Amino acid sequence: GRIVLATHNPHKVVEFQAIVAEVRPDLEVIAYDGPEPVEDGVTFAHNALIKARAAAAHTGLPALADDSGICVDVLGGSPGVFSAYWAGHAKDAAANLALLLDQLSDIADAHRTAHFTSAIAVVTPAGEEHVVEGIWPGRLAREAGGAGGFGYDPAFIPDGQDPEAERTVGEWSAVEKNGESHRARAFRELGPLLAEL
Ligand code: ITT
Repeated sequence: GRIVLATHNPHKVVEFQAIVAEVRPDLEVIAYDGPEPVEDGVTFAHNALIKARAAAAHTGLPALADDSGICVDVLGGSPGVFSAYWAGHAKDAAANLALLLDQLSDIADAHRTAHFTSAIAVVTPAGEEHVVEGIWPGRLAREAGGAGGFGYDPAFIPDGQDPEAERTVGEWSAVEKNGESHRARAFRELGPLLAEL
């Protein structure tokens, strides 16, 4: 079978192709290149549904979308759904990251807690809709480190690492990230639906 991935972010395409291949090697993941809908939802779940519905309607294929972002506790959950545009209107990952670290410059390590969230929506051609979420807890580093991943990865230190050898996701391999990320966690939440895609 085939499923269309409703994203224009090439990093998400690569990550989903790896995550999907783990459980459904027979499923072909095609990147959606049709018109982008306006993402005006106030939640990750709503935005994921908006994107999946648009791709399903445009292609006639089952569609999968991810809406994601980083939520910083001391900022009341921001950037949240505004993660892609935190520093302005252009999707400028370096500027977004620099602004966020600047906003946290006076915040001590113990209060730099944050999590990534991924909401995944699946919409079938028959109009069935499913939404799941995954969360990846951690904290923000003082400075960016590593060139792996994308977005806020160079500054995100996931929980659960050896305290003597903590690394940002920018320093993790793709295989490591795809085993533990918010995106992988949300995908696993699809549960029995994974067999039907
Ligand atoms: P699509 O809407 O086309 O899927 P997008 O990048 O605009 O692409 P979002 O609206 O979901 O996607 O914004 C997600 C932003 O959150 C993304 O641009 C990053 O800044 C951040 N983000 C999400 N997942 C991330 C991850 O795994 N690592 C680092 N940053 C991430």
